[in-house]
Amino acid sequence: MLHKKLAPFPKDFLWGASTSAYQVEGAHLEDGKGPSCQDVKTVPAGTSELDVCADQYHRYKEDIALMAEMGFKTYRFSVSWSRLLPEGTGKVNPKGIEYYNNLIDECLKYGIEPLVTMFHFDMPAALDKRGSWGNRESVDWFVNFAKLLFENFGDRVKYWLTINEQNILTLAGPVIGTLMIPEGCTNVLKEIYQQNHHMMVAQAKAMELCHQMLPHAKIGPAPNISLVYPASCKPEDTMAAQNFNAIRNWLYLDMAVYGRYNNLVWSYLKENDALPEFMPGDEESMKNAHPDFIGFNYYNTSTVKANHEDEYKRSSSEDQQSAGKVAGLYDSFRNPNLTVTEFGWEIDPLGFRNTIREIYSRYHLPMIVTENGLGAYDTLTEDGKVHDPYRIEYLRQHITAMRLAVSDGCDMMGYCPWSAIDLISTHEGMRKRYGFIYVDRDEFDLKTLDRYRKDSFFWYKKVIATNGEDLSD
Ligand code: BGP
Repeated sequence: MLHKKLAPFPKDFLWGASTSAYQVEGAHLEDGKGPSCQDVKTVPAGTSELDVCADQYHRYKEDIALMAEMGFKTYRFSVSWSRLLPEGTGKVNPKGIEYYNNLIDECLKYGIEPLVTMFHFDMPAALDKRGSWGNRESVDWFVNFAKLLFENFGDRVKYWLTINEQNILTLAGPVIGTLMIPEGCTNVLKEIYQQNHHMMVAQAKAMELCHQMLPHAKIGPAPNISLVYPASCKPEDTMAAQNFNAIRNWLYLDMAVYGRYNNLVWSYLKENDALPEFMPGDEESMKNAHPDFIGFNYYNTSTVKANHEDEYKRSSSEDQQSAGKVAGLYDSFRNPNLTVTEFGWEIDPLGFRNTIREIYSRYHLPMIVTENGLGAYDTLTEDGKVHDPYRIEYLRQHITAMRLAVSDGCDMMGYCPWSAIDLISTHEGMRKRYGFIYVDRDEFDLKTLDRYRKDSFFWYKKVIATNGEDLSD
């Protein structure tokens, strides 16, 4: 669709960027914090532990000041569950409350709206031992944690996100070190979707609780949504794309917004004896929950072709963005029209616009991009500069696509690329950097941990200052 005149970004558009607690904070066992599943996992060979990360726990003032210098309107960060509740339930850690109070106040000091993710891949290790999301009690654990957050921070936090990338947790849990499959489990698919069901119910209850306790706050989900293309115009490839779209994307948003299971996913689970068990009240909770907006992460699209095998068989994906395959449903297909990043992720800005259009036409809710960005190797020069034109180009193309989607009539309320500052990747270490702010450390050498402004820092500052009008170098 061509637009002779582009619509502007809304005047109160929330420009900012994102991080997550276990990837940025460090201080992983300090001041009473309990370990999370990320602290006890075995990290992939050759990558850093998650003990120090970018050390934001000790340097948040400096980091927020830099974000303010860029002109951030919002900062999306997550709260570490086990920093607040070292055992996941029970005794509260006052130092944890104090830390997030300080972080929130520091943001507000500069007029930066905190956008708080309640859960970002870091189940308290104590709850992992009790079965994690596989335990039905996880719903109550999460609601209890949500209540603690709303009670302590709800007077100042207006925007909440429930669970980061629940779809990736479900589809690629082992890649990010989160999936717990009990020993001897004979129906893994059923177990995975039972865990997913618990998260759906937990999310629904947390949204309802938020609306009861904080009538002026807004809350939404934060899955990773990206449109799935058919590999060709063969009708069976379109059906494969519908299958994967349902499994990867729509299941999560249909549930969050309409409180019902997607029919294609339901049929697939039924066929595999993997339907989740409902407890009394689950259906009602899911129907009663209504998000105020949709947060979503977008990195790239997927492409699939038909798979004609006559038995469903899952193969795991090697990273969180690739489709993998389910025999009988779809096969992943490398899209020849797209280039890839240094880390092999496809780059598809037009797919970003397509994805935004599709989400809006299905759900008609305001949207905020909670992640989008380029993981790359960056180099700090002798004179303290980081020249990252590749990141600027990636972001420019995606912001352009988002502006076109706004001109298409989609209701966008904000944009938070990943990441505000360099941090540790989910499974590819410190060397895979995303930030506007460079952190002086290597994979294993902590060096000074000093902060440096990358070229993209100055560029993004100008983008924000002009409300997305000036994207030039
Ligand atoms: C998303 C996660 C983030 C983040 C990002 C980049 O899946 O929500 O936590 O890390 O992807 O991924 P990676 O770190 O693997 O490059």
